[in-house]
Order: sequence, then structure tokens, then C-alpha cells
Amino acid sequence: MTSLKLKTNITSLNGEITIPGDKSISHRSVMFGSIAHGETKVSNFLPGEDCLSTISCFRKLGVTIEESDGQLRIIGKGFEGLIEPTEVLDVGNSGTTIRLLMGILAGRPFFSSLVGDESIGKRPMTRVTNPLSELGARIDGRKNGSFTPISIRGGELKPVNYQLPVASAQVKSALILAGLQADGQSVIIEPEETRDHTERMIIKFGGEIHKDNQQIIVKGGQKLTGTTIHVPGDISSAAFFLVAGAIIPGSEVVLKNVGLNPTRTGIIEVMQKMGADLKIVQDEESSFEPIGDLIIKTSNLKGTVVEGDLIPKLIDEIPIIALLATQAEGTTIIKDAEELKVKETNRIDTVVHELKKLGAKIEATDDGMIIHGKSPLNGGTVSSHGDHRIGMMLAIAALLCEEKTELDNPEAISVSYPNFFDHLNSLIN
Ligand code: SPQ
Repeated sequence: MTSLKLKTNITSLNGEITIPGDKSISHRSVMFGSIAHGETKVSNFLPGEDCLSTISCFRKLGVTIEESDGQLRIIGKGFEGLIEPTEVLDVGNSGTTIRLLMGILAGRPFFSSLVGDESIGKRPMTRVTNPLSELGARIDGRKNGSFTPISIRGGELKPVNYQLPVASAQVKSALILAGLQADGQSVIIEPEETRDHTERMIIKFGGEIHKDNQQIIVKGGQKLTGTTIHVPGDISSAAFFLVAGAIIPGSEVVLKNVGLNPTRTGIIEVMQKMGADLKIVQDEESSFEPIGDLIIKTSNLKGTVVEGDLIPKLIDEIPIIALLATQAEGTTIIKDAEELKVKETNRIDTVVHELKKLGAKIEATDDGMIIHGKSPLNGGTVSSHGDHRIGMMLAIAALLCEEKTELDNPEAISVSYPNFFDHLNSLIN
């Protein structure tokens, strides 16, 4: 494991960054390109390790995928074109890859086995394996199908009629992907609206899906056709620079090409509520995924409450929102966010533990955290715990630290933002 000396005591951030491709949409572009018929071309694909794991799994399933410089060419032959893999499918650190892939493999008449890294080995899989087994797939795994390694023998599927117990786009998407292969119409109901990139992909690939509030209806046996996809920049990556620009004095940062899908823009709502000087310049409305530029300036922030149906719209931004709250006047309460416990790390524990080391006044609760601002940050040795979002949050926190600060295991960041430090350094004057 390596350690990286972080930049500290930064007086201002200025400049412009083009935010790299969205991780969730990059994964789905490979998956849908693989199950559609014909050629799919993808531009601005995110070459992060998680998305490269998705490419590697689909190549093992017999799909031709050419990749160069953020451009992909995928030759899909429909669901039926996928072949039994001769090797284990390794998803690395990626929860999205394994859970959505299970939905696809549940309907394929062959055997496959799925593994991932140590963190994936701790993340719950029954939320997907249970409903998929009910539809007819034979799935097993360590601890009664709860954890990787997972084995799947897919086959004919009954339609889904399922009320999700947790608000999870991964579970919803796995069931939609299984539903596309089922014999009949499936109905999936989510407790709160989650990111809808899978639904938008179906439409983009010429399919049909209906949404009525939190109820999603999808027909089995649809033929999807290859298309052209431009992946918008990832708002979850932009979030680190939104917060950096707001908390570092004398800053003005322009973030170009940011995906502004309303199921993902919770961070913007929260920052606006906290008083951030944030301007949105939205591009012309696109029917696929909305995109725009964000301009953030140093802001006077006040504490807030983050809760309820806003949580799924900013779930991955909570670590960086916690840092933002340390620099806001008053108290910020984050609740209804138990799902943080089953991410790459238990993000309630890792955020609280690491920010405390730097001197933040933050406490963990059962379903979130309480942060008291505004507190100076001192510095010290911190760790990503192998979690990309914790690593990036700490690198932004260090900018405010008065003393030397080192980050253990910075490599984790390459999962979603391989050129994060190049972008950060380009803003430091
Ligand atoms: O793919 P993975 O490892 O689960 O990645 C994370 C992340 O921080 O990048 C979560 F740890 O994002 C998930 C997100 O939390 C990506 C995702 C998706 O693309 O569908 C949905 C969310 O997970 P969930 O469990 O709420 O469905």
C-alpha cells in the first residue's frame, strides 16, 4: 500500500475542468450495447477501473468491444448472442457490474460464476439473488447466496412483480434487465425514486418502458437495437470540485459537461439550500441525459438537514457533503442514509473516523451523521480504506489543512476518477 503527500493550505482554486464520463452511464452503455442487436458507438466513456471490469466481463461473455481514447465500439448480438464464459467473471470493486450483470445472466441458459475484490466480498447480494431466484434463475453463493463468489445457472424467467425493500438503482436495474428476458410484463415498485439511467437506456436503444410515479412496467422479449451514446460527465465526480470551490477562499471553478439528470442532482439542491454561490448553465434539453456547466464560487454556508427521498439522489455524494458541512455555520444532520453502510466501505464509519482525525466535529448515528461547523482542519495521516469516494473527499479536505497531510491507499481513486489529481492540481494557483 502506498501513501501520498496531499496538497495543504491552499489559498484559492481557479480554472475550468471538463468532468470525465459518468460511471453509472458508462457501465450501462457497455451492457446495453452488448444485449442489443448491431453496432453501438460510445463516446466519453469513463476509463475508470470499475467500467473496465464491465468491459472485461462482457468480452468473456463473447461480445466484441473495441476501446480507444474514451471511444467504444460494441458489436451486440442480442441477449441470445452472449455465450457461456470459460473463465470466472471478475467484477473487481464494482457493485454496479455484479448486480446488473446478475440480472442479465439470470435469463441466459448457461452457467457462470462471479467474483470481486475484498470489498465486493462484504457487500450484500441477497437483495438481487433472492428476487432473481424467485423468477426462476438458479443462483448460489457464499453464506446461502449472500456474498461472492456467486454462481448462476440462468434460464427461462417468469415476469417480475416486485416491491423493492430498499431504494436501490442497482436492484431495480437488475430486475429490469431480467424482466426484459421474461415471458410477459413485469412490474417493479421502488420505495423512493432512484437514478433512472437504465430506463433511459432502454428508450435510447429503441425499447419501451413505462414509469408511473415509483412503478415501472417493462415488457419481456423486446428487441433492442445498437445506437450512439455520448456519456455526460459524472455529477458524482463533479461534486468533489463543487465542494472544493465552495470551501476554499478566493475560488471560482467552472465544471464543464456535467450530467444533470434530476435523479442525480441532490447535491445541487443541498448546496443551494446551504447558501452556495452555484450557477447552472444547462445545455439544450436532451431527451437522453441532460447536461450542463456548473460554476461555483467561494460561499458562506449554513448547516442543513439532508433526509428522506433526497437521499437516493445524492447517496454517493454524502462523504463530500459531510466535508462541506464541517465548513458551514451551525449543525448539519444527515439521516435516512443507512444504505451508506453497504457501499465500498461502511461510509458512515469511514467518513466520521477520517474527518475526526483531521479535527472535524462529527458524530455517527444509526442512519447518518451529525456535523457541527464551522471547524478548522489540522492535518495528519488519513486513509481511503480502499474506497474511491473517501480518498477524494480526504484530498479535498487536505486543501484546508494547516499541517502536513498524507493519504494512505490513494490508488482506490482510479475506480471512478483516474485523472482526479491532474484535475485538482490544474486548479491550484
Ligand atoms: O458500483 P458501486 O461500487 O456500487 O458504486 C457506487 C459508488 O460510490 O460509485 C456505490 F458504492 O455507486 C452506486 C450507487 O451508490 C452506483 C449505482 C448505479 O450505477 O446504479 C447505484 C447506487 O447504488 P445502489 O445500491 O443505491 O443502487
